[in-house]
Amino acid sequence: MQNQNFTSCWLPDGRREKRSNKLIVTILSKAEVIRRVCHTYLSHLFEGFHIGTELNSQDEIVIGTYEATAQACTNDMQVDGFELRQEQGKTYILSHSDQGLLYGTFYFIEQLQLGMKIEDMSVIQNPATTIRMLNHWDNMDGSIERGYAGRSIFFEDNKLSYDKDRIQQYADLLSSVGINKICINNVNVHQVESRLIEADMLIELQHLADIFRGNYITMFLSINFASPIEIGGLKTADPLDSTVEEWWRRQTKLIYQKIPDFGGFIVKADSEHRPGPFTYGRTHADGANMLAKALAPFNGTVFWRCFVYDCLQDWRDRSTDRARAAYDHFKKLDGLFDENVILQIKNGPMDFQVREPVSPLIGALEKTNYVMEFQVTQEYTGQQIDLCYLVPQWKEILDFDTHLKGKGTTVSEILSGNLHKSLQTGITAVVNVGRDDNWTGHEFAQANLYGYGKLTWDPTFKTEKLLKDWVQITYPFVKDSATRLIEEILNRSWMIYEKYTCPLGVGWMVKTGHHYGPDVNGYEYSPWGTYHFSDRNGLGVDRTKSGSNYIEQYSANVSELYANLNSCPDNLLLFFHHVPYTHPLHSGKTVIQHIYDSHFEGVEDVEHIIYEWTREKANLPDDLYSHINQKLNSQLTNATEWRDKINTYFYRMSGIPDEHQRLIYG
Ligand code: GCV
Repeated sequence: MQNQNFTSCWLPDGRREKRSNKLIVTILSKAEVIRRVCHTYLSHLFEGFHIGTELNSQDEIVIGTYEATAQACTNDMQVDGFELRQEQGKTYILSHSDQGLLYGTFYFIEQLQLGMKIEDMSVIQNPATTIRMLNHWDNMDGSIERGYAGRSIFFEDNKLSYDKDRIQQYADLLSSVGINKICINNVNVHQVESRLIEADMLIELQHLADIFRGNYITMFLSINFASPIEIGGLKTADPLDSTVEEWWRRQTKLIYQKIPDFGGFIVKADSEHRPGPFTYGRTHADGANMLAKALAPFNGTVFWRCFVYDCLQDWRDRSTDRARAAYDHFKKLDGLFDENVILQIKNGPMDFQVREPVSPLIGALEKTNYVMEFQVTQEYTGQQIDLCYLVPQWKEILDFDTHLKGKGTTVSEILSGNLHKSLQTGITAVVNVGRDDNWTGHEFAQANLYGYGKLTWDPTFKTEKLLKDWVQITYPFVKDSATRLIEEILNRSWMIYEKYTCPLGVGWMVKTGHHYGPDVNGYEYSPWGTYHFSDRNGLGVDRTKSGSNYIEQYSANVSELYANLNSCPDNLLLFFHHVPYTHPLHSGKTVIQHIYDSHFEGVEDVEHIIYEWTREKANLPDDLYSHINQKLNSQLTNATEWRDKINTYFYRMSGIPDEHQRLIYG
């Protein structure tokens, strides 16, 4: 295992200045984690630091439940919510539960890091969602599917292999932003990972679950739907076969004997060559419910992914549209899933592209629990080489008005469970960490994980505030002008990445399989259902009534918004329409001129960032300066490649010259 310090992570590190005063904290809770967190992180912040266990007149900070502190309860506090209260010269961190106290303690530490005065801290916070989850795509051989920060922190050589301290730091990192559930292995479960639910593996998993439990994080496993065949020796995995049902019941019982608070299973079924109920002519409700029944006696949950589409499509077949798939498969099953099944829906209808519309399935299910799935790891968004701060993208998605129950039915409102009160809703995401010292490969990619956690806790957080906070917490030793530069470049990074990659929401012009760097026709004649349909006259996918009619899956207002060329936003134009290159955008440019201009601008923006970064060299620590400088230069190479390939391709295709005569590779 590599160096495990928190250098430049958002929790305290050696480079932070201590406050000169002394702090006395009284902890009226038996939870070991609160004491440990105070010790580990508060002692970094004060010259003198003392923990007591009984109230006395010198206390400054008192941490305890309302009951233990004999403080009056505030109305409407959720069990994992917390309050910071000023009372008779003391600051109380209060909650109904130890879990809430943990979040409150981390909040307190964060406010100190942000320079707040203790006596000014007064707040009540409840999480917006009960499911605040992360999915690892870690394989047992130690690799990570779509991982860009080194090897797995959990596995190596087809075994569990982890450093306890580092996992504890990770658990703290997650608790500091309110994450409460984690799945540790890839949704693509190979034969070796199928074995994770066997007795010998469970003994080892117990210890990992113990660490997460200490931080109130529930552990889940991805399972292979065909496990009864792969490891059980059965001839079938048919969900309605009684021997299969019995096999899962037995296996599940075994898991709970070892890990009594095990969360449950994540399932990728009938998706990208993974086995599933379709093989047996059964529905996804049949498949999910069979597992749900095995988990129900132990209060376990099945997260069942809706990423189900035909990945063996014939590109000549214009009647099939991959964007329709999740809705078409799952809307008709609404109401047929057991209570402990939670569907997992990717944020867009395709696959974590730089820009996609919101999945129409969000809010459309009225009698089924579900979560939205984001991708923190930067698969299609720069692979932690190119800078891409994703919080603005997620904010746009969370703020999107689906109009499903009239104006104001935003995605965040839906995910908070306010639309259908009886449903369990929340947010999950594919995480971006690995064994790299800085956790995320590109140091600034930590801001994505921080921002993700904060948004799951409170989707109303403002992007700028989240960014400002992260930069201040992470780089307290960096001078003001450099701090502002970091904020600025992160804030603009998604837009910049979008400018030099796929134009106007069309997506997918990436190298196949790898997904980094341009390949305009990489997926065009492939079976994956991801086409741009460029010809000599124009490009884009017609998803209106005259095409696949994907737009019918939205509410009338949203469908009308996208169907109408006058109202369809420029940045999604080619996702919804096939238009001529000469089509005028709302911006006043033609489509083709926009393609040329945005690609030139994207590269210029990266060059400008490098120029600004170099100017701040004197105000930055050497290691940080060089790390980012090296990443930015790789980004410039990538952006230039994108610019030249995309622009040349569309110039050759359309024959329309650039108004500014910049195309030299025609
Ligand atoms: C884990 C995309 C990725 C795959 C990933 C899949 C999924 O297709 O490229 O690597 O597989 O999404 O979300 O299941």
